[in-house]
Amino acid sequence: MTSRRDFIRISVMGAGALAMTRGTLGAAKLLSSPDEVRKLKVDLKRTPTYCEVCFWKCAGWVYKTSEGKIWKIIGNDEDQHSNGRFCPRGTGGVGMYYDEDRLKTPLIRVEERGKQVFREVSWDEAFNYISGKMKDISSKYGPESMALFTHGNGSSYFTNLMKAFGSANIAEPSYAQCKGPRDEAFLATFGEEVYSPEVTDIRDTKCLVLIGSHIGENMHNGQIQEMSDAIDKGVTIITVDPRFSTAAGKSKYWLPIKPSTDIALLLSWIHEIIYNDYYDKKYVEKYCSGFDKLKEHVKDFTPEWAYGITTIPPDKIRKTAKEMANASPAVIVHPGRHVTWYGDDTQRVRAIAILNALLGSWGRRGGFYRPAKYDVPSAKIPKYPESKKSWTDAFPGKYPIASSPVSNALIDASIPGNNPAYSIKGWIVNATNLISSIPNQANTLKAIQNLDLLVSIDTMPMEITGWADVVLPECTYLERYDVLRVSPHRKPALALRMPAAEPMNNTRSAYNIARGLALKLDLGIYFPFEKQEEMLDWQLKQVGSSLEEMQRIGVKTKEREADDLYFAENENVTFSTDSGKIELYSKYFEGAGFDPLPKYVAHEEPLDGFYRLIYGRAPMHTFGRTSNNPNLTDLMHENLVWINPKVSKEWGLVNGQYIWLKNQDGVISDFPIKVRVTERIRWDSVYMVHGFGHKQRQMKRCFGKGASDTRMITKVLVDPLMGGTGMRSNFVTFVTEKSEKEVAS
Ligand SMILES: Nc1nc2c(c(=O)[nH]1)N[C@H]1C(S)=C(S)[C@@H](COP(=O)(O)OP(=O)(O)OC[C@H]3O[C@@H](n4cnc5c(=O)[nH]c(N)nc54)[C@H](O)[C@@H]3O)O[C@H]1N2
Ligand SMILES: Nc1nc2c(c(=O)[nH]1)N[C@H]1C(S)=C(S)[C@@H](COP(=O)(O)OP(=O)(O)OC[C@H]3O[C@@H](n4cnc5c(=O)[nH]c(N)nc54)[C@H](O)[C@@H]3O)O[C@H]1N2
Ligand code: SF4
Ligand SMILES: [Mo]
Repeated sequence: MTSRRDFIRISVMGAGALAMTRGTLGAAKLLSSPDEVRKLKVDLKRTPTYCEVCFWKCAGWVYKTSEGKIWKIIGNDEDQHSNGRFCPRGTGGVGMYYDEDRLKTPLIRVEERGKQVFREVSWDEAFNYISGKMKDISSKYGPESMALFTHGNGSSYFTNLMKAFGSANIAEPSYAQCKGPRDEAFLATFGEEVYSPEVTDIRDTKCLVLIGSHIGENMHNGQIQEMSDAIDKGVTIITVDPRFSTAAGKSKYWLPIKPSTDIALLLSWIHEIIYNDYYDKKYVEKYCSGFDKLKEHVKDFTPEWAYGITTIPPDKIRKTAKEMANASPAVIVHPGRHVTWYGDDTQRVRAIAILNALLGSWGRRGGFYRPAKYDVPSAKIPKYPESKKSWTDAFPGKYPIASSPVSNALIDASIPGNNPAYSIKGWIVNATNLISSIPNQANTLKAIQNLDLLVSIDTMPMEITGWADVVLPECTYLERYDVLRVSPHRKPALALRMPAAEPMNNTRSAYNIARGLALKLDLGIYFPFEKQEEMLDWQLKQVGSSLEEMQRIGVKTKEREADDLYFAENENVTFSTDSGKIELYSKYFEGAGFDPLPKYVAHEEPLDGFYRLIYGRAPMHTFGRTSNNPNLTDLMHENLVWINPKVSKEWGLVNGQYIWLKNQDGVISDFPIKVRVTERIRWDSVYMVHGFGHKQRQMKRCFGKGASDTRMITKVLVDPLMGGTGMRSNFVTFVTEKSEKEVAS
C-alpha cells in the first residue's frame, strides 16, 4: 500500500517547483516550505484570503515582502477545506496577479463581433453603454430577455443585479456542464444534495469506490488529503476508469471499464448486494422505500450480464461487491463531481445513490456526514420585481427536473431559428469562458451572433472576451473583498477574502462593477452599501464576529449546535423527499415521465479507426483558467493525447510526435497535440486534459499550446431530465499531416 507521503508527492513537488520559479513573483528570494514561511511570519504582513484558483475555496494567508509586493500564499491552519495546506495551483495563484497579459482597462468593440478590435474606454462610458443597451432590450422584449452566465465568487453580486433588473435567467456551468445530474439524483433519492465540499466522510471510510472520479488529478484539496489519510489507515479503494488514473494506482481494484457502460456495472453491484443479502437490512427497512420494486428490477442484472457490456470479469464484480459490503456502512460510492458524460448521467448517479442507500452509508461515519454552516443574513434590500418569464418558458416542458437554470438552454434560446417561445437577447458573462466550457462551440457562436449585447467580465483576455461587445476587467481575488465563504462542512465556518494589494491597472472588483451598473440602471437601492467592506462588517456583526476579527483570524469555526454529524442509533430521520424516506424507487421521476429505476441503455460505439475522446484534469491546472499562469505553465505548458500502444503501433505513432485530432463530424483540432503512448488507457479510447489549445494570441504563454477537447466535442448527449450536456460522445481519429486547406480552415 502506498503511503500518504507518496500520494501527495505531487502537491509537495508542485510547491517546491513553484518556489524555484523565476522572477515573475517579483520577490528577491523564494522559500521552499510553508514551515519556513511560518517561521518568518512575525516580520511579514499577512492578509486573509480564500483561493479562487478552483472552487474548493481553501482559506489561506497572503504574505507580502518587506517592499510590499505580494509574495506567497499558504493555507490557514484553522481551515477545514485546506487544513493549512494549499495545492500547487493554489500556491501558484500569485501568478494570476502578476500575469502581464491580464485585462487592464474596459473595452468596447468597434468592429464586427469576433474580429477583436476594441477601443479602451473609461468605466463610466462602459457602464453607460451597457445600461443603455440593457434598457433597450428591456423595453423591446422585457427584462427576462437578459441572461447571466456566471461562475465563482462574484456571482452573487451579478445575480443581485439581474434579479433587480427583472430576470431570473442566471446559469452557472457548474450545473449543466458539471454536477447538476448528481445534485438532482441525490435530491431525488435522499432529498439532499452532496454540496461542495462534498459531504463524503473519506477520512473515516473503509472502502472508497471511485466511478471515474480521478482524485489525485482532480486536486480538490481537503478531499485529496482525506483520501491520503484513509490510504494510511488501509482503506480499500476500487477505481472504475477506462484509464489507469493516479487513483487507480492507489487502488486494490482497478476496473478498466468500457467507457459509457457504468450503469450496467452499478446495476450488477446492486444485484449482488441485494441477492446475497449484503445490504444493511435494518437501515433499508427503517429509512428506504421501494426496495421490493428495486429487487425485482435488478433480478437479471447478474455479473455475467454486466461482463458482456462492461468487459469487467464477473469474479471482479463479485469480489468488489463483497468488499463494499464488508466495509458497510463505512463505505462511499463517490457521487463524482463532473458527471455530465453520456446524457444518462442523472440515472447513473441515481444508481450510485441507490447503492449507497443499500450499504447504509448516508448519514453514517465513513460514509456521508451531515453538514453544518453559518447562517449569514444578506443585506436588506427591496423585493425583486416579479419575473414574468424564465428559461423554462423558452422551451416549455424541457428538462422538467432541472432545479437550476440550464446554461445550454439559455444559449439555445438565444438562437431565433430554434423557435424558442421567447428569445434571449443579451448576455452578461462573468468569470466563465463559455467558448471552452460549453460543448458544441458552433452553437454558442451562433447564439452570440444573434445577441444585441454581450458583456464579459474577466481577469484575462480569454476566448469569450474576444466575442464581447464590452469587456470589463475584474481585479484578481488577491486585490478585492468578496462574499464571505460560508460553505457547509463538518463544523460551521466563515472565511474572509480581503485585498492584499490595490487593484492593478484600471481594474475593479465584481462588487464595484455590479454596483456601478446598478447605479446606471437606477437600481442602486439593491446595493445599499457603498463599500463592500461595510456590508461584510454588518453581516459579520449579525453572527457575532466583525470585519476586524476576521481580518486577524481569516477563518472562524464554531462547534455544531448538536452532536449530529451522523445519524444516531435508531434515530427517526425524515428525508426531504415526497415520501419522507430514501426513495430507492423514484415516484418523482416517474411522475415527470422518466424511469423510476435506472436502466442501462447502450451508447454509440466508435467506427473503425476512431477512438472515444475522454478527458479530465491535471493536478497543476484548473480548466483553462490557469493555462497562462506564469507559475503553472512552468509545471505543465501543454496537454498530451494518451494513446494505447496497440493503437499507436497500428498508426505508426511514436511518443512525443505532434498530431492533429479529427472528430466524427470532420472537425480538426486547431493546434497539434503531442502523443503519449501508454498502457494506461484502453485501446478504444484516447484521453486528454481539458483546458488547453487556447486561440487567444493575447495570452502569450498559452496560445496554441496543446489542443482543446471542447473544440472536438460537437456531438452532445443532453440529459432529458435536467439538461446536462454529456460530452464523452465524440470519437476522434488521427491526422499526421494537415493539408493546406485544413490548416487554413
Ligand atoms: N470540454 C469540456 N468542457 C467542460 C469541462 C471539461 O472537462 N471539458 N468541465 C466542465 C466543468 S466540470 C466546469 S465546472 C466548467 C467550468 O467552466 P468555467 O467556469 O467556464 O471555467 P474556466 O474555463 O476556468 O473559465 C473561467 C473564466 O473565469 C475567468 N476568471 C478567473 N478568475 C476570475 C476572477 O476572479 N474574476 C473574473 N471575473 N473572472 C475570472 C477566467 O479567466 C476564465 O475566463 O466547465 C465545464 N466544461
Ligand atoms: N487539478 C484540478 N482539479 C480539479 C479541477 C481542475 O480543473 N483541476 N476541477 C474541479 C472540478 S470543477 C471538477 S467538476 C472535478 C472533476 O473531476 P472528477 O469529477 O473527479 O472527474 P471527471 O471529470 O468526471 O472524470 C475524469 C475521469 O473519468 C474517466 N472516464 C472517462 N470516461 C469514463 C467512463 O465512461 N466511465 C468511467 N468510470 N470513467 C470514465 C477519465 O479517464 C478520468 O480519469 O475536478 C475538480 N478538481
Ligand atoms: S484546491 Fe487548490 S486551487 Fe482549489 S481552492 Fe484549494 S488551494 Fe486553491
Ligand atoms: Mo466542475
